[in-house]
Amino acid sequence: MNAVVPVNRDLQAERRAAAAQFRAELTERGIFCVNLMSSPGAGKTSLLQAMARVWPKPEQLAVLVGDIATDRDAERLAPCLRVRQLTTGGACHLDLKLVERGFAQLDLTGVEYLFVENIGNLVCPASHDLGEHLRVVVLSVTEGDDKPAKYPKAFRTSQACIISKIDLLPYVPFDLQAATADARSIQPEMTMLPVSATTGSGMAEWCDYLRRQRAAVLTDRANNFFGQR
Ligand SMILES: Nc1nc2c(ncn2[C@@H]2O[C@H](COP(=O)(O)OP(=O)(O)OP(=O)(O)O)[C@@H](O)[C@H]2O)c(=O)[nH]1
Ligand SMILES: [Mg+2]
Repeated sequence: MNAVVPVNRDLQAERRAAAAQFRAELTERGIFCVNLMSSPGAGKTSLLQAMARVWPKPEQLAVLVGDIATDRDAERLAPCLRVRQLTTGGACHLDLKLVERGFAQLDLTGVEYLFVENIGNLVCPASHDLGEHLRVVVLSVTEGDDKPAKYPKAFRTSQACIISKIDLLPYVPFDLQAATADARSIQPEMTMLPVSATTGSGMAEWCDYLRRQRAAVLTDRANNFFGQR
Protein backbone atom coordinates (compact mmCIF):
# COMPACT_ATOMS: atom_id res chain seq x y z
CA MET A 1 0.00 0.00 0.00
CA ASN A 2 1.26 3.51 -0.82
CA ALA A 3 1.92 5.72 2.18
CA VAL A 4 0.76 9.35 2.09
CA VAL A 5 3.21 11.79 3.66
CA PRO A 6 1.64 15.13 4.66
CA VAL A 7 3.96 18.01 3.66
CA ASN A 8 1.72 20.87 4.81
CA ARG A 9 3.50 23.30 2.47
CA ASP A 10 2.52 24.64 -0.93
CA LEU A 11 5.71 23.73 -2.80
CA GLN A 12 4.50 25.31 -6.05
CA ALA A 13 3.89 28.61 -4.27
CA GLU A 14 7.39 28.48 -2.79
CA ARG A 15 8.89 27.84 -6.25
CA ARG A 16 6.88 30.68 -7.78
CA ALA A 17 8.01 33.06 -5.03
CA ALA A 18 11.68 32.07 -5.48
CA ALA A 19 11.45 32.62 -9.26
CA ALA A 20 9.75 36.00 -8.75
CA GLN A 21 12.52 37.02 -6.35
CA PHE A 22 15.25 36.06 -8.84
CA ARG A 23 13.39 37.93 -11.62
CA ALA A 24 13.19 41.02 -9.39
CA GLU A 25 16.94 40.80 -8.68
CA LEU A 26 17.69 40.58 -12.41
CA THR A 27 15.40 43.53 -13.15
CA GLU A 28 17.08 45.56 -10.43
CA ARG A 29 20.46 44.88 -12.05
CA GLY A 30 19.15 45.82 -15.50
CA ILE A 31 19.58 42.26 -16.80
CA PHE A 32 16.82 41.00 -19.10
CA CYS A 33 16.51 37.22 -18.93
CA VAL A 34 15.28 35.04 -21.80
CA ASN A 35 14.40 31.36 -21.40
CA LEU A 36 14.91 29.57 -24.74
CA MET A 37 12.93 26.33 -25.03
CA SER A 38 12.73 23.87 -27.91
CA SER A 39 12.95 20.25 -28.89
CA PRO A 40 16.51 18.88 -29.29
CA GLY A 41 18.37 20.38 -32.22
CA ALA A 42 15.87 23.13 -33.11
CA GLY A 43 18.74 25.60 -33.29
CA LYS A 44 19.01 27.34 -29.89
CA THR A 45 22.81 27.35 -29.71
CA SER A 46 23.11 28.31 -33.38
CA LEU A 47 20.75 31.23 -32.75
CA LEU A 48 22.97 32.47 -29.92
CA GLN A 49 26.08 32.09 -32.10
CA ALA A 50 24.32 34.08 -34.84
CA MET A 51 23.40 36.78 -32.28
CA ALA A 52 27.04 37.11 -31.29
CA ARG A 53 27.79 37.86 -34.96
CA VAL A 54 25.19 40.63 -35.37
CA TRP A 55 24.84 42.18 -31.90
CA PRO A 56 26.83 45.43 -31.83
CA LYS A 57 28.28 44.75 -28.36
CA PRO A 58 28.34 40.98 -27.72
CA GLU A 59 29.79 41.62 -24.25
CA GLN A 60 26.24 42.68 -23.28
CA LEU A 61 25.08 39.07 -23.76
CA ALA A 62 25.66 36.16 -21.39
CA VAL A 63 24.46 32.58 -21.64
CA LEU A 64 23.67 29.74 -19.27
CA VAL A 65 23.37 26.68 -21.45
CA GLY A 66 21.70 23.53 -20.20
CA ASP A 67 22.31 19.99 -21.34
CA ILE A 68 21.80 16.55 -19.86
CA ALA A 69 25.40 15.61 -20.66
CA THR A 70 28.58 17.24 -22.05
CA ASP A 71 29.70 20.85 -22.19
CA ARG A 72 29.75 20.92 -25.98
CA ASP A 73 27.32 23.83 -26.33
CA ALA A 74 29.40 25.94 -23.93
CA GLU A 75 32.49 25.06 -25.99
CA ARG A 76 30.72 26.30 -29.11
CA LEU A 77 29.64 29.56 -27.48
CA ALA A 78 32.76 30.36 -25.43
CA PRO A 79 34.74 31.91 -28.32
CA CYS A 80 32.07 34.59 -28.81
CA LEU A 81 29.98 34.96 -25.62
CA ARG A 82 30.27 34.74 -21.84
CA VAL A 83 28.88 31.31 -21.03
CA ARG A 84 28.52 28.70 -18.28
CA GLN A 85 27.39 25.17 -18.97
CA LEU A 86 24.70 23.72 -16.70
CA THR A 87 24.74 19.92 -16.86
CA THR A 88 21.78 18.20 -15.24
CA GLY A 89 23.15 14.64 -15.32
CA GLY A 90 19.78 13.28 -16.45
CA ALA A 91 17.08 15.80 -15.55
CA CYS A 92 15.00 16.80 -18.58
CA HIS A 93 14.72 20.49 -17.67
CA LEU A 94 16.63 23.25 -15.89
CA ASP A 95 15.52 24.32 -12.44
CA LEU A 96 15.89 27.64 -10.68
CA LYS A 97 18.58 26.47 -8.22
CA LEU A 98 20.88 25.35 -11.05
CA VAL A 99 20.29 28.60 -12.94
CA GLU A 100 21.04 30.69 -9.83
CA ARG A 101 24.23 28.69 -9.23
CA GLY A 102 25.40 29.28 -12.82
CA PHE A 103 24.42 32.94 -12.63
CA ALA A 104 26.60 33.42 -9.55
CA GLN A 105 29.59 32.11 -11.52
CA LEU A 106 29.20 34.50 -14.46
CA ASP A 107 31.18 37.70 -14.85
CA LEU A 108 28.28 40.13 -15.21
CA THR A 109 30.24 43.29 -15.98
CA GLY A 110 28.31 45.14 -18.67
CA VAL A 111 25.81 42.30 -19.14
CA GLU A 112 22.30 43.44 -20.19
CA TYR A 113 20.83 40.18 -21.48
CA LEU A 114 21.01 36.72 -19.96
CA PHE A 115 19.94 33.80 -22.16
CA VAL A 116 19.09 30.49 -20.56
CA GLU A 117 19.22 27.75 -23.17
CA ASN A 118 16.98 25.09 -21.68
CA ILE A 119 17.35 21.33 -22.17
CA GLY A 120 16.13 20.24 -25.61
CA ASN A 121 12.64 19.08 -24.71
CA LEU A 122 9.24 20.58 -25.54
CA VAL A 123 7.50 19.16 -22.44
CA CYS A 124 9.16 19.44 -19.01
CA PRO A 125 10.84 22.90 -19.32
CA ALA A 126 7.42 24.49 -19.85
CA SER A 127 6.48 23.77 -16.22
CA HIS A 128 9.47 25.54 -14.65
CA ASP A 129 9.74 29.28 -14.10
CA LEU A 130 13.46 30.12 -14.08
CA GLY A 131 12.97 33.78 -13.19
CA GLU A 132 13.00 34.80 -16.83
CA HIS A 133 11.33 37.96 -18.16
CA LEU A 134 10.64 36.41 -21.54
CA ARG A 135 9.98 32.86 -22.59
CA VAL A 136 10.69 31.99 -26.21
CA VAL A 137 9.88 28.70 -27.86
CA VAL A 138 12.01 27.80 -30.89
CA LEU A 139 10.34 25.66 -33.55
CA SER A 140 12.43 24.56 -36.53
CA VAL A 141 10.85 24.02 -39.91
CA THR A 142 12.29 20.50 -40.04
CA GLU A 143 10.17 19.43 -37.02
CA GLY A 144 6.83 19.92 -38.73
CA ASP A 145 4.14 22.59 -38.40
CA ASP A 146 1.97 20.43 -36.12
CA LYS A 147 4.12 20.93 -33.00
CA PRO A 148 2.26 23.90 -31.46
CA ALA A 149 -0.96 21.87 -31.35
CA LYS A 150 0.80 18.75 -30.05
CA TYR A 151 2.87 20.45 -27.33
CA PRO A 152 0.52 23.23 -26.23
CA LYS A 153 2.03 24.10 -22.86
CA ALA A 154 5.38 25.11 -24.35
CA PHE A 155 3.50 27.51 -26.62
CA ARG A 156 0.87 28.66 -24.12
CA THR A 157 3.54 29.76 -21.62
CA SER A 158 5.73 31.55 -24.19
CA GLN A 159 5.44 35.13 -25.38
CA ALA A 160 7.35 34.62 -28.62
CA CYS A 161 7.94 31.81 -31.07
CA ILE A 162 11.02 31.70 -33.26
CA ILE A 163 10.49 29.69 -36.43
CA SER A 164 14.08 28.59 -37.04
CA LYS A 165 16.00 27.26 -40.06
CA ILE A 166 13.77 29.14 -42.52
CA ASP A 167 16.52 28.78 -45.14
CA LEU A 168 15.27 25.17 -45.38
CA LEU A 169 11.65 26.14 -46.15
CA PRO A 170 12.02 25.38 -49.88
CA TYR A 171 13.00 21.80 -49.05
CA VAL A 172 10.59 20.72 -46.28
CA PRO A 173 6.79 20.58 -46.08
CA PHE A 174 6.29 23.23 -43.39
CA ASP A 175 3.24 25.50 -43.54
CA LEU A 176 4.23 28.73 -41.76
CA GLN A 177 0.65 30.05 -41.77
CA ALA A 178 -0.70 26.83 -40.25
CA ALA A 179 1.97 26.82 -37.51
CA THR A 180 1.24 30.49 -36.78
CA ALA A 181 -2.51 29.89 -36.61
CA ASP A 182 -2.07 26.93 -34.24
CA ALA A 183 0.39 28.82 -32.04
CA ARG A 184 -1.95 31.84 -31.83
CA SER A 185 -4.98 29.66 -31.10
CA ILE A 186 -3.07 28.50 -28.00
CA GLN A 187 -1.40 31.83 -27.18
CA PRO A 188 -3.23 34.70 -28.91
CA GLU A 189 -0.50 37.23 -28.02
CA MET A 190 2.29 35.15 -29.54
CA THR A 191 4.93 37.11 -31.47
CA MET A 192 6.12 35.03 -34.42
CA LEU A 193 9.73 35.54 -35.54
CA PRO A 194 10.95 33.58 -38.59
CA VAL A 195 14.76 33.33 -38.44
CA SER A 196 17.68 31.61 -40.09
CA ALA A 197 20.84 31.42 -38.03
CA THR A 198 22.64 30.21 -41.15
CA THR A 199 21.81 33.09 -43.50
CA GLY A 200 21.07 35.73 -40.83
CA SER A 201 17.58 36.29 -42.20
CA GLY A 202 15.22 37.60 -39.49
CA MET A 203 18.04 38.21 -37.01
CA ALA A 204 17.60 42.01 -37.06
CA GLU A 205 13.87 41.66 -36.23
CA TRP A 206 14.66 39.22 -33.38
CA CYS A 207 17.29 41.56 -31.93
CA ASP A 208 14.96 44.59 -32.20
CA TYR A 209 12.22 42.61 -30.48
CA LEU A 210 14.58 41.81 -27.59
CA ARG A 211 15.60 45.45 -27.21
CA ARG A 212 11.94 46.51 -27.04
CA GLN A 213 11.09 43.84 -24.48
CA ARG A 214 14.02 44.80 -22.25
CA ALA A 215 13.11 48.47 -22.49
CA ALA A 216 9.52 47.67 -21.50
CA VAL A 217 10.66 45.74 -18.43
CA LEU A 218 13.08 48.44 -17.34
CA THR A 219 10.59 51.27 -17.81
CA ASP A 220 7.95 49.40 -15.87
CA ARG A 221 9.81 47.39 -13.25
CA ALA A 222 6.60 46.69 -11.38
CA ASN A 223 5.06 45.10 -14.44
CA ASN A 224 4.27 41.47 -13.77
CA PHE A 225 4.90 39.55 -16.98
CA PHE A 226 4.26 36.26 -15.28
CA GLY A 227 0.96 36.77 -13.52
CA GLN A 228 -0.84 33.63 -14.57
CA ARG A 229 0.98 30.64 -15.90
N1 LIG B 1 20.03 24.99 -42.30
C1 LIG B 1 20.06 25.42 -41.04
N2 LIG B 1 20.57 24.63 -40.07
C2 LIG B 1 20.59 25.11 -38.80
C3 LIG B 1 20.13 26.40 -38.48
N3 LIG B 1 20.24 26.57 -37.15
C4 LIG B 1 20.79 25.43 -36.68
N4 LIG B 1 21.01 24.54 -37.66
C5 LIG B 1 21.60 23.21 -37.54
O1 LIG B 1 20.76 22.43 -36.71
C6 LIG B 1 21.56 21.57 -35.90
C7 LIG B 1 21.19 21.75 -34.42
O2 LIG B 1 21.51 23.08 -34.07
P1 LIG B 1 21.82 23.50 -32.56
O3 LIG B 1 22.06 24.95 -32.55
O4 LIG B 1 22.88 22.61 -31.99
O5 LIG B 1 20.44 23.14 -31.87
P2 LIG B 1 20.07 23.19 -30.30
O6 LIG B 1 18.64 23.54 -30.21
O7 LIG B 1 21.03 24.05 -29.58
O8 LIG B 1 20.30 21.65 -29.91
P3 LIG B 1 20.29 21.02 -28.41
O9 LIG B 1 21.09 21.94 -27.52
O10 LIG B 1 20.96 19.71 -28.59
O11 LIG B 1 18.87 20.90 -28.00
C8 LIG B 1 23.02 21.88 -36.21
O12 LIG B 1 23.49 20.94 -37.15
C9 LIG B 1 22.93 23.26 -36.84
O13 LIG B 1 23.97 23.52 -37.75
C10 LIG B 1 19.62 27.23 -39.52
O14 LIG B 1 19.20 28.38 -39.34
N5 LIG B 1 19.61 26.69 -40.79
MG1 LIG C 1 22.14 23.65 -27.90
